[in-house]
Amino acid sequence: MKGFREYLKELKARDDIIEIDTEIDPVIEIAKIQKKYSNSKTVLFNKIKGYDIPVVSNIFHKRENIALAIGTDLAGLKDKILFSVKNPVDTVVVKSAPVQEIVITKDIKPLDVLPIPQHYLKDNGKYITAGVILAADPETGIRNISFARMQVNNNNKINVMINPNRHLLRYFHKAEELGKSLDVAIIFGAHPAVWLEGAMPDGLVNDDMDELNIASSLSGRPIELIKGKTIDLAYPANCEIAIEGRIINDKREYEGPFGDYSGIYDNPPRKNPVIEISAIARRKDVIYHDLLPFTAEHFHLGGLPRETDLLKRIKQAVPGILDIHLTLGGCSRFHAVVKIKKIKESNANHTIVATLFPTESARDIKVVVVVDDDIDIYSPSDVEWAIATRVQWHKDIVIINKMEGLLDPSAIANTSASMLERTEILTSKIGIDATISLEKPDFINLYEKVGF
Ligand SMILES: Cc1cc2nc3c(=O)[nH]c(=O)nc-3n(C[C@H](O)[C@H](O)[C@H](O)COP(=O)(O)O)c2cc1C
Ligand SMILES: [Mn+2]
Repeated sequence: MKGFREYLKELKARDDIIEIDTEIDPVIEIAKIQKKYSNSKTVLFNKIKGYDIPVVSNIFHKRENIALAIGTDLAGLKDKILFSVKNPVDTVVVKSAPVQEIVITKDIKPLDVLPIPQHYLKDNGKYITAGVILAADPETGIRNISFARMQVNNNNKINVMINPNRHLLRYFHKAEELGKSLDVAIIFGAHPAVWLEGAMPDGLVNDDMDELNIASSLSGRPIELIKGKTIDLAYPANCEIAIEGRIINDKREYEGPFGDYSGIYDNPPRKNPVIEISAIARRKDVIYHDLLPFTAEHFHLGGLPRETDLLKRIKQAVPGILDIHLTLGGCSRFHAVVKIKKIKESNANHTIVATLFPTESARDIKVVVVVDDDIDIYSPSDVEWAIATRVQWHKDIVIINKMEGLLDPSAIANTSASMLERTEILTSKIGIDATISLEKPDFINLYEKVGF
């Protein structure tokens, strides 16, 4: 599959797209419809109030759609991601590009040209949520792709929220140390493999790995790039929109509140970097791409790469690990279920410790449930059944206090004011061993499941 357009065509052929032809307000009203179809359909809004540009959303509302994007099936997702990380493919630079059919460099007013929505009531205005940021390491030139929410004002400045442990922030700090700004391109509607790559956390992909080359590998062919008009960076030639600009040296502005992945407002506003736009490049018949936070699409994008990273790590620590799932009810961040073929009684607690080992992928995990290999970890009721029939609470749990947490109101409420002042949020975590005990083999037949 060549790119975003071909991908949408394929979704249409699979009857996965619902088209909305009535006029929809990009402020809140659009989000209500995104939410309505968040577990069932890709939504194409053909008429957005005040704009003549359609908006597409929910493309990754189910994992089958991610599999389609990277040429595999549900069972092959994690292996395909790991393969692409290990086998990057070089990109190629081309001379002309659909994305540069229209290039605006003067009098830049992004809200006049792009139908950027405001999603939730108390969000601080209109936000870019599905644009990914491309940047290059100022010293090595290695390229990074990452998601970050961006608050757009109707001028050439965008406030971007970048967490402390992000590669993008490291690149920006390197540039600042050299006394420079960092060139970036905010990319919309590139090949969906580029989009998925943008969600890959530190640990799965390290900052010495070129992420455009990993995206090429994921997409199955070299991604074609076009040189920026105003920046020293080349971006996907076939994407829908590229906002060219730079993260400004020595500048920070307040950003937020914003309703994020855990379904609460990230508040109060904090000082964050600022992007200065130098050009908006776009196709003539452009489609704007948007993501509603706190939906299945947000969870799958955040969760699948984290699961892949965790699986790789815990397999190294414990034999018999089969799979891991970050459940949708836990926003694909907070609740992990690990399936093991238990060989030794210690395997379960070792799995809990390995899963909670502090990395970017594990940071938000508050609950780890370890289950046997007969349990379907993608079925919430099957996991609950394992807990109901295999756990004795006085001996099958471990609790670890004072771990790092984020975007969880109960953790924030649990943290003292003086710690919060130091920007440290403290949370407690639990591991549940929901496997059948090997300690009493005489009782093993008690666990026999009914059958026909
Ligand atoms: C939809 C979505 C939105 C995200 N928003 C942010 C954000 O606003 N700020 C942030 O630091 N990370 C955000 N993330 C997480 C990072 O983009 C992601 O972990 C990425 O791998 C970080 O890349 P980097 O370490 O290469 O910079 C988001 C992820 C997704 C999938
Ligand atoms: Mn990265």
